[in-house]
Amino acid sequence: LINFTQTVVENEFCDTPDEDAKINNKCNIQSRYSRNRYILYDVNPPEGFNLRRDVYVRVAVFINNLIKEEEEFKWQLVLPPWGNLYHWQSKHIGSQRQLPWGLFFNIPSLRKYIPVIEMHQFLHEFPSESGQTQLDNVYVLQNDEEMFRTGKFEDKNEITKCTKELQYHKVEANRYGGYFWGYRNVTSRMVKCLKFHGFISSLKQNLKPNVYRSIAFDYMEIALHDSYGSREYWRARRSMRYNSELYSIANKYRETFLNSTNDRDKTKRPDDWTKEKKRRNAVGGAYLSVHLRRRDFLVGRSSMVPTIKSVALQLKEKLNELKLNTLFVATDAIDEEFEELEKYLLNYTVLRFIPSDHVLNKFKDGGVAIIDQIICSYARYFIGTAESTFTFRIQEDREIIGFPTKTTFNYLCKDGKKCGSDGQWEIVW
Ligand code: GFB
Repeated sequence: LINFTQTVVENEFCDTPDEDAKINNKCNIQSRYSRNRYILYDVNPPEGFNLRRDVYVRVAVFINNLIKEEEEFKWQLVLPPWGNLYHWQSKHIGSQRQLPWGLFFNIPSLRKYIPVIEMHQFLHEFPSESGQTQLDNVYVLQNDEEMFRTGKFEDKNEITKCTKELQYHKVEANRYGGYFWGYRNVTSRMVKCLKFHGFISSLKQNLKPNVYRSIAFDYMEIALHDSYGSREYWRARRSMRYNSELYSIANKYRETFLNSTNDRDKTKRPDDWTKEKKRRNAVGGAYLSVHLRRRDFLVGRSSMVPTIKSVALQLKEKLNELKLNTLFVATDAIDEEFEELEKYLLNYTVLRFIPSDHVLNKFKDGGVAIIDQIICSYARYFIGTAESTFTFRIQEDREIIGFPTKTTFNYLCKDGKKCGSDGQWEIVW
């Protein structure tokens, strides 16, 4: 059992001028009797779905290590609900906010790596006062602008004056309101800004489990992977199996339109990711898949994004080389661009996944994106868009399934130019 006498002394809240908190000793009453410690996080609002998935891997590895190192506490990650993402623009499908992770991912599978709970479960489980759930502390991570100016980077982890236009505001003494994933009934006793540069593991010193029972980190994408591409990275990534219904929809599409099944294509995997083994002999369905990223990439990455005509030429060349006649296109392109691509490829079967109303209503834009990714990941050969995290996640899935690397790390190039690669992050088992 933990020595909670020390806890009282250390508790920062008991040093606050909040007399009420002192008298009732609310500040640490919860931490006295429970070993549960909850970690929450959020990401810079404009960041997309697939960078957020990468941030999860960073956090998962961090917590996995924490569990080994800080055994006296029961660490749990509260999964930040999905929502309000810039790219999720489908209309008339209901709210795309506060979506649980279970809609996209297989929760029991995630739990084979670290203990996770959904936000709604946390709100139910965590003691609240008059319907309000109060976190103990929020750290708002901030880049050190000086380092970016001078180019001299060194590890940093210090409480600082808040430089960001903070989305948090004081409601009363020891109570801050904020966005909190859109939950109005969540507040925090404290909000602190943290000038941070370094690996995510150095946030361990901020956890203070003898003081805080629930702690959130905002702008968590600022913290770097402890060991990007390591075996542990891949274990966390492998635990991110999708919701089984999404696999079923993708598999039905593969079988119906692409004549592709796992038995035939040598892509069968055990249901349990921990039983998965190293392999490089996956064959994949007899189709070429491409991730054709457009929309904001046409503006933000204009020097790299090829014209549709050039895309068609590159794909035609590869289809001929591989003696394939079928192309599966995952894209955020507008219909006119897709039709233009089809026109250039009249002698080939060009397909894309169009969700039924039921699928779109149920799984939203995020689920449809995952279905596209699954279909791409089972193709004989994949070509992606450079610098797109959407493409990177497909490449990772193909590495896990066990394809030869040369069928995976390929990119569309800017018109007529040779293009380099974004690196080849091969799986480590
Ligand atoms: O996932 P994401 O961050 O990838 O954002 P990038 C792209 C989003 O656009 C996806 C949709 O999450 C989807 O909602 N999308 C893109 C697609 N391609 C497809 C596709 O093939 N199929 C489907 N169904 N949906 C980042 C942006 O994008 O690029 C950042 O999030 C920034 O804001 C950066 O612009 C440059 O890494 O491609």
